[in-house]
Amino acid sequence: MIINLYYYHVANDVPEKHFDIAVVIDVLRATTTISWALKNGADSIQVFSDLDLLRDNAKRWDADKRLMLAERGGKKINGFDLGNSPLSVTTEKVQGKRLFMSTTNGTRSLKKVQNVKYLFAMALPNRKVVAERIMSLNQKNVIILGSGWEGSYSLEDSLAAGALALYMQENLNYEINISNDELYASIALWSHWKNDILGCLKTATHGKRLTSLGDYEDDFKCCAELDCLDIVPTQVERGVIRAS
Ligand code: 3SL
Repeated sequence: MIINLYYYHVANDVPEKHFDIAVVIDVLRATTTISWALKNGADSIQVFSDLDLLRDNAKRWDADKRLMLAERGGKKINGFDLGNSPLSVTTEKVQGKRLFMSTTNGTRSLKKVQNVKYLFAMALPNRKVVAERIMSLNQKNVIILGSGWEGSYSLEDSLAAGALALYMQENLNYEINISNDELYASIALWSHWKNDILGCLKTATHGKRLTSLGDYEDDFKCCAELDCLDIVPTQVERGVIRAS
């Protein structure tokens, strides 16, 4: 079987085409946070673009079993329990809870492809298990969607798209058809930076934005780890993600 693999940098670039599987990436930091929250025992994550809608939905949930996470421009929003750091979603905080989450770009990408049959969130720490899950599903058309920054390209999401595509090409028993130029460029990017992932994240515009906001060294290290998580964040109903 041949798998057609496409990459788009941001939600607005996604064409009107049928895809069987969508993989959303926001290396810095939404999909890294989602992956770690699920690893640390969160029950589920419900994603929102709109903050008022998030608050309304969260209020209907048992207060002991919910957390509200929101970030805009890299900063936590006042009145929310947490921002968007993978280090903040510890077992003590998230165990058994639903996380109501909105971020500048990552949750928007997840909303954009929420109608695709299989939807996964991927970051560098779970690249391998997501690749293996895709292969196990026997589907033909797979879109990888980056989150970018407010509609423009991001280096780190493209890096991870290339990491996923190359892993699938080199390790799995299917023919992978690289189906657009964006993905060829991402593979070249991964080949260039794969031995200095941390350096790539810090070079990226959003990496520089985070550095200008404070000490994010530990966040960078966490987001730059490769293939250390066995969690596949999977959409189970529209907008709701669970570990599988
Ligand atoms: O844009 C997003 O979705 C966020 O991941 C950005 S930040 O890393 O939390 O600043």
